[in-house]
Amino acid sequence: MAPMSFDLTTWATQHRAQLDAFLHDRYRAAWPPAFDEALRYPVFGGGKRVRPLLTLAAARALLGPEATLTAAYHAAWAVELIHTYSLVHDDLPAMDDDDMRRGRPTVHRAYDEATAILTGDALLTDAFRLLTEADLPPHHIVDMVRRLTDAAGHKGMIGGQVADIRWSMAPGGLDALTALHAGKTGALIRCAVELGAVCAHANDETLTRLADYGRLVGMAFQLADDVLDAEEDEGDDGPPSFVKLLGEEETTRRAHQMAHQAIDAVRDLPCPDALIALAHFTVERTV
Ligand code: GRG
Repeated sequence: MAPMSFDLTTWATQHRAQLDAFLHDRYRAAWPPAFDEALRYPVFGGGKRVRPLLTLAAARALLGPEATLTAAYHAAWAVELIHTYSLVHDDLPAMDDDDMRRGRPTVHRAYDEATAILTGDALLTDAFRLLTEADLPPHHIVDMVRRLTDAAGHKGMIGGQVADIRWSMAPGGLDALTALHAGKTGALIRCAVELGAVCAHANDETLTRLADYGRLVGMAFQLADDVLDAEEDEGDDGPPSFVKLLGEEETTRRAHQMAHQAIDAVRDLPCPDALIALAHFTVERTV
């Protein structure tokens, strides 16, 4: 039975600490020493950990608050490593050319460009290794590898990034922008939820419900992000944004509507408290 009230801050703080402890030693191998440090720099760099928390929340929704989530920690970290690599590469001079992320120098500024490229490559590769280390039946591992490959690759995040880069040459309408973000941001967030469900041995019907939740929360996350970034993204040169197409009020309204639809998709699951709280957080956050 789920507790009546759920405190997202306490739960998230606990799980962030456990997530960090879980991966603490992974990039501490003696060779090559300086590269170890570069690998740890973005992984333990102050991210909100929204995606891995979604994986753990999805597993909790099916297994209950007392369940051991070891397999889900593997999946959660696999998703977070993909997210982390995408940020490292997105900051590179050939992409967004950013000097700062999360209040400190980006990896290519703290180290150098080659190190940043290789750090991203190493994290991307290790994500799949981590999935294979989860204590799950082989068909579940294969299923997770396929889902993560689709979400991170050309059908998902990379496809969305390519569409984003091309946007300034040929801007599109609302449907094109929605497709762009369903790939660039949405696919990995949806996958984070799906992997939690796979780790909890969800049946097809439950997986579909959780995938719906992930799709809606992923899009709500992006709409909220566009509102948060609205001021700095103003002007024709800025990135494609829902606020530019819909205005701030309508973008906010749609974000909240999607978060509520997401909650409706999962509210009948055995222990949906963390999923519900994360859907609210997605659209109410200030960072
Ligand atoms: C360059 C390989 C490659 C992919 C680029 C995801 C992505 C695709 C680029 C990252 C830049 C960006 C603005 C992505 C949109 C998704 C997004 C809002 C990322 C920030 O996610 P948060 O807020 O970040 O979860 P933290 O820092 O909390 O981890």
